[in-house]
Order: sequence, then C-alpha cells, then structure tokens
Amino acid sequence: AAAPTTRFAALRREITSSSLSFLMEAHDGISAKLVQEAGFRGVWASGLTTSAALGLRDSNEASWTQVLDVLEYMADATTLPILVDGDTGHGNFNNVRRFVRKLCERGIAGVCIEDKLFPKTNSFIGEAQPLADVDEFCGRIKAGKDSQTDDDFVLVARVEALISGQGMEEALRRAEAYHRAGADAILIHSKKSDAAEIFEFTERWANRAPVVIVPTMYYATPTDLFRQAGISTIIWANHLLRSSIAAMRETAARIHEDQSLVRVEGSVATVKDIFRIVGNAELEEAERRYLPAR
Ligand code: SPV
Ligand code: MG
Repeated sequence: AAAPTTRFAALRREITSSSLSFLMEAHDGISAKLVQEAGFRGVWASGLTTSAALGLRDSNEASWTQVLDVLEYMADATTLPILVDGDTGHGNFNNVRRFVRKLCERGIAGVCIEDKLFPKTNSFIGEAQPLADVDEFCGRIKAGKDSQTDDDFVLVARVEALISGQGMEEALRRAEAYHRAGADAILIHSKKSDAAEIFEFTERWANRAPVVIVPTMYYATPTDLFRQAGISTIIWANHLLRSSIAAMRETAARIHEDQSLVRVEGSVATVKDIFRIVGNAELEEAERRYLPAR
C-alpha cells in the first residue's frame, strides 16, 4: 500500500492494519524526538507522564489547554503521528467536541478517551473507581467523531470495567456500546500482573474493532502472545519518563555527593548530542541562506 500522506492517515493505518503496532510514550518535545529516533512509528502522549513531567498528578491538574500546549511542542518535534491520552475528554460531550477540534488543528492524529468521570484518577490508584454512564460516554464518543476535521482522525474508547472490578461481561457490554457509538478502536485496560483477562477479552471480542492494550502491569507477557491474540496496538505507556527519572536521580545524587562532574561525564549525553537532537545543523544551514554573508 502507498505510504500514508498525513499523520492522521498514518495513525489510522497503525491502528487498523492487521499487523501488531507499537506506540511509545513521550511527554515533551525531546522525548518525542527520541521515540522517532528509536524507530517507532507512533507516539503515545501519556497523561500520567505529561502531568508528572510538569510536576503534577494524573488528576487533571494540568488544564486541557496546558496539555494542548505540550502536545504542540511534541507535534513540532516529530513527524510521527501522536495518539494523545485524552483522559475523560475533560468534561462532557461538549468539552470533547472542542478538544477534538483543537487536536485536529494542531495535527494530533488521534485521541483516547476513558469511561470515567472528570477529574480522573490514574487507573493504578485505589479500587472500584466510578465509571461513566454508558450512554453518556457514548455521547462523548459520538460528539468526538462528529467534531473531527480530518476523516482519518482516530478516536480510541478506553474501557475501565476490568480495572474498576466490574467484570468481563460489563467490559464486553461497554466495548460493544462504544464500538456502535463510532469508536475506531477499543482500549481494554487491566492492572493484573498477568494477561489472562486481556486474552479472555480478545477471544470473546473477536476483533469486532481493533484492540489496544497497555501492558504496564502484565509486562512479562511475551509480545508474540499479544500478536497471536490479534491485538492491534501495544502502548508502552510510561517508560521514557521512568527511565529519565532513574537517570536524573542517579546523576543528581552523584553530583551532589561528589561536588564534581568527573564521575558523571562519561554516562550523560553530550552537549553535542543535544545540539544534534534539536537540529542545530539545520539552523546553521538556514543562517547561510538567510543571514547576510560576512
Ligand atoms: C497514561 O499513560 O497516562 C495512561 C496509561 O493512561 S495508565 O497510566 O495505565 O492509566
Ligand atoms: Mg492516562
């Protein structure tokens, strides 16, 4: 097939193609660049890590326009399609409409919204978080789909029924309703340490719509099993922020202890590397073109 011409089409292809796709978490411009440098074909703009990188909790403490600003830096930093974690959609159907329009304007290729209530809480905190009413959430999905200004914009509906302890029947019932409401894919989330309930879901769901998963807690499951289960897309949801936290903590402690840079110099990225990542070569070339010769 021909290469997709827009980021919207590129994300749609990742989500709908029969082969397993991967989205790697990023939370700012430089992490988005590193996702692309590693060879990934799409970015997951995580709510957890975008919030944490701002020093905030994953509880809608950053306003939706502040999230949009971060997304703009990310979209400018990479040519990859971005699927943004839209949390609950920041309110009701009306907030979803405006959010989706603004995402399309900024070239964000898709959004994932979850069937919870604003302000949300991260799925790995507490038990039995209240879920949205199914019909009300379907209204958010329909409103989002009706508001996209690019036909290929992707809306992923995230089912939190397993997370909140409401069981497989409820998860399937919700997935079916969200699919009928027009969601392009279903994200089935689980916080179990094994993938048994994910595989039960995929078997019973039988690929009526593409399935997206986030194996943060069941990370030990071999990726080939997800492939065999017909899963569309895996989101590696938070590992660039987590790796940078580990690295920053170690570097800060070492410099604090040593009052010297000697022992860190060999293990941190070079200043030259920073220049390369943010594209200083392009600026030098542009200076030759646009600045008067001296
Ligand atoms: C995120 O990355 O913000 C997610 C995934 O929504 S999770 O943290 O598992 O809820
Ligand atoms: Mg999130």
